[in-house]
Amino acid sequence: MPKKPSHHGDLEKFMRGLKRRNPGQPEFYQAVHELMHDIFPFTHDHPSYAADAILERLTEPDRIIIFRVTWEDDQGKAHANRGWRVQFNNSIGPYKGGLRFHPSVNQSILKFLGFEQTFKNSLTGLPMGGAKGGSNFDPKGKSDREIMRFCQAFMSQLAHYIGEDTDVPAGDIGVGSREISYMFGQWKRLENRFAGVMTGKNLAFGGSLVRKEATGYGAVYFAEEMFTQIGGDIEGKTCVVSGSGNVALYCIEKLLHNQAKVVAASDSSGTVHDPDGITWEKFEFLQDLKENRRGRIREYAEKFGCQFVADANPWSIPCDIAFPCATQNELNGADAAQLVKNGVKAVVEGANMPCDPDAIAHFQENKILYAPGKASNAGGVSVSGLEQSQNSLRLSWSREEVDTRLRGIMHDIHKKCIAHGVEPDGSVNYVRGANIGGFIRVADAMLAQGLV
Ligand code: NDP
Ligand code: 2IT
Repeated sequence: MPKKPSHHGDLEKFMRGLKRRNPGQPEFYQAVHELMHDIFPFTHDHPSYAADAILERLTEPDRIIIFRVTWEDDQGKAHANRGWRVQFNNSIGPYKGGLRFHPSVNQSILKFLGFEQTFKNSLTGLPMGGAKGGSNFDPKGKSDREIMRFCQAFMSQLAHYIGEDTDVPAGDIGVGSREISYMFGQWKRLENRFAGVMTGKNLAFGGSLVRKEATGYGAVYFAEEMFTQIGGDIEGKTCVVSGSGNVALYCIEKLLHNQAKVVAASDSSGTVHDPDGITWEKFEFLQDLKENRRGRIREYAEKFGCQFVADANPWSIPCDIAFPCATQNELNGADAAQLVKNGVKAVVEGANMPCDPDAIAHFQENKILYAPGKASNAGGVSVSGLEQSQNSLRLSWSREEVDTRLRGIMHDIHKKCIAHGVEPDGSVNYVRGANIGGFIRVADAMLAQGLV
């Protein structure tokens, strides 16, 4: 019998050190463990990748900037929020990643997101390092002017640390085109320059076509690749999508393009179940409800006479494909068991780390096609990278040009997952494929650049 490799013990020791150095950061531990679970055996077989403390350096952000954001509400009352930018790793390009405004934001969440972003951005093949930032500010119920004043106050602090060749923020939960525009306006006022310092901009001042749609579209392109790999397709498949924000909406739209049937969507107040499926008319209502009117999803159920279940997620609804597109750890082991029991064939993450470790294990044990976010939601940051290219060239590509490039990038990410994730029985472990595929390029760059 060959001796059992010792990397399990090594990994546990590594995790103990990580936890000691970073007390109270469970989301960060979770993201690191998920990656290192594959990287430890890989470095065991390729010891050069364990040189120069690469794994320790990869789990230590380059820097974290923390600042106070003071702003005034419509009643003239002052508020103090906290802002962060986690500049995780710039080995392969300027820092790149979104900003999240949500009351749950803390350092653990932003470190997990910045860490994941580093490997996701590597998988895209574009020159982008990893970062994330945001605030514990809650945009819900705020007036447009309050949002503007908050964004201006936030950028007054952040502007010192970003730049088109340094760090290029974008959107995430609670940060869309409106917020990016207010922040960009403030950056321009402070700097007296016009440059591509943020992505996800309005089309009127340097935004890219298809950026708004890119994460959701990309997730569906990735799902198509997974089904093509096993000789199937997504046409006619029953899908459930969680969330109804930027990622969820354009995931739903692309599923409609593909003649799939979407029977559920949600927000933090609950889930709508529409067994007849979302039609184009219903999609337009939902898009307007969420993008313009900023309303609650219950209105969809009231308008179209279907079921709304308060405080529920959509995972008990039978489907062929599940697209978690809301937030981290929104799908646990019990949810996964229910999905598998109901015959789910694939789970494709639009959100970052939406499936918890029990859920992932359950999908893998049951040989469900499972795509981790760092591969399947990379479409958004990919088109952000294309927006940076267009800004540098001072021109704008057509919708077709950007969409074709996005498809190409998702195809290439899928290929990398196959290259590093194929199992002896021919099935694909997309988690391992994405982890190793993302790791190699960052590690190669770090090894080449010396001890910095
Ligand atoms: P949005 O703010 O546009 O939408 C978020 C959606 O998820 C809303 O429906 C929101 O409901 C719901 N949601 C958020 N937090 C929670 C929560 N704690 N519990 C239940 N529901 C929640 O964000 P995005 O669509 O941009 O982001 C969604 C996910 O996709 C995130 O994980 C993000 O990191 C990831 N992502 C985003 C990219 C992008 O380009 N925007 C790119 C790649 C990944 P409610 O409105 O009620 O709060
Ligand atoms: O998680 C993500 O990839 C994003 N929120 C998008 C980041 C970006 O820079 O477009």
